[in-house]
Amino acid sequence: MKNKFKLSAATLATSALLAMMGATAAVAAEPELPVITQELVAPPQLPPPITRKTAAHVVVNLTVEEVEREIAPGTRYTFWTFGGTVPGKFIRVREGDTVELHLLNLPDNKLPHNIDLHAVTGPGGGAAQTLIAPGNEATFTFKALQSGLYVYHCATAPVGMHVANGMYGLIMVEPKEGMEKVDKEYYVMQGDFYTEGNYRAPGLQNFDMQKAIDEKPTYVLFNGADGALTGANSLTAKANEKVRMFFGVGGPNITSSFHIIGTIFDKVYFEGGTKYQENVQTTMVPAGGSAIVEFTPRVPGNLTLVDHSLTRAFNKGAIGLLSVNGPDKPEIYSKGIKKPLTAATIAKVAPAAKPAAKDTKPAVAAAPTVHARGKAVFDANCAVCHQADAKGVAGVFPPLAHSDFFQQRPYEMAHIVLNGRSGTMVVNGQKYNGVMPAQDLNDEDISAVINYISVELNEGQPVLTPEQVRDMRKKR
Ligand code: HEC
Ligand SMILES: [Cu+2]
Repeated sequence: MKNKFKLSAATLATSALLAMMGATAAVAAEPELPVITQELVAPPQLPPPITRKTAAHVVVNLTVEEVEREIAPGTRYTFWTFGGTVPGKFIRVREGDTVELHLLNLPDNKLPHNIDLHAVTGPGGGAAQTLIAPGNEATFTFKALQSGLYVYHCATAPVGMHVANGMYGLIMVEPKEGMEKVDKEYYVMQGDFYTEGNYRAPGLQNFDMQKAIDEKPTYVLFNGADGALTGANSLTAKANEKVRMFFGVGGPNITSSFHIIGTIFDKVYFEGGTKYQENVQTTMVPAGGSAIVEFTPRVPGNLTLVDHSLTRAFNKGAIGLLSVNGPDKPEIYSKGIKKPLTAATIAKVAPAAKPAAKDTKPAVAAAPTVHARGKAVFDANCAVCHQADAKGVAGVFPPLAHSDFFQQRPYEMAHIVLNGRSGTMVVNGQKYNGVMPAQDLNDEDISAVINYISVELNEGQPVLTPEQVRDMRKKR
């Protein structure tokens, strides 16, 4: 990977000028260090690993921007940001570097802001030195003494509100010996958001201070938006690539039980420190804390990032996807088999003490008709999310009964069952932006369940045969 850090003549000149003016005494103190301007990229990307072997004077230009944008599809919110993004732009320096941080508070902003970096050794982490009103620039220089992954955040009163509006990011201070080589790196931060309206209530939403004080977030999000890491924004990797994720929690209040469904972390540099633990399922990340997780996807499909405090994931937005490409590896991860119980099996496994109770559902009996099979498949695989009555959960799981979305193209729904789906959709006028995992079902079961949904739940016709599902599978 090319090292994108550049020596900048202009920065050298500026630094020299500032030093002459006595504006930044620390700049003059170490004139021998090469000056490097920190490259700033939007998350989930971050600057490349550091390859230099000696200390540098790193200039970071962070711009505070107050921006209105979508927090969820159709829901807008005014974020306060470091560099226009939530989380703020990733800073990457080396242990022993001198960091010259310029904070620019744009003239169109409404409020004073500052920055407290947990990588700083000294009171306030730079908060006092950088507190400025709109239309000003503050410069603060510090030495990165200790390696680690650190949170930075705004520390202007009310601090909880500035952080709740998105004012946090990560700074990686790489150890002197550098970091182990990996194939892919990503930058993800979790934060809790408090809006006056409910989860996914449409329109421009105001901040709700009382909800923040009560620690009752409306949203718990990865990278500042519901859907920032799903659908077209999903992260990607190839099977057997080593993936490193720099993960942090901005808060202000909610910690994360960070977990990626479908993988085991090879290494977790817990709390963003020097030591790592191996073979970890879930790592606890405090508010204002971090972890570096490394893992190696082995089989194709979607891995799902969640806060394993699960209603935050499935009801407040803390969900992301990493889509993995590669050949199937049935010896590691098989397709599995699902089928309705036969009468013979039921007779074998049901205790004899319960002699054929009258209310035993005949739907799972032997030789099910296509209809009964479709219902059995539905009950076993779809009802958990779409609900037993197929009416869904408003805003979370769309209805399959009387679904205008389904009725428009019933045939194509087999694609959704085969491949899964994420991103936004509107069903019966209600917006959804969830993640439906691909269903491991055979061709007969998929055709049966789609025909069942079409005929029994949508007053339609049978729409496809198992052979057609097989063709769709081939084209996938
Ligand atoms: C883990 C939860 C989950 C399971 C299990 C699940 N779905 Fe879904 N399904 C969803 C979500 C969430 C969406 C909306 C996806 C989006 O926003 O892109 C969805 C969307 C759909 C849609 C399109 C929208 C609509 O309402 O018409 C169809 C059709 C569908 N699912 C069928 C099925 C079928 C059939 C099964 C069982 C074989 C199933 N789903 C199992 C969560 C689930
Ligand atoms: Cu602020």
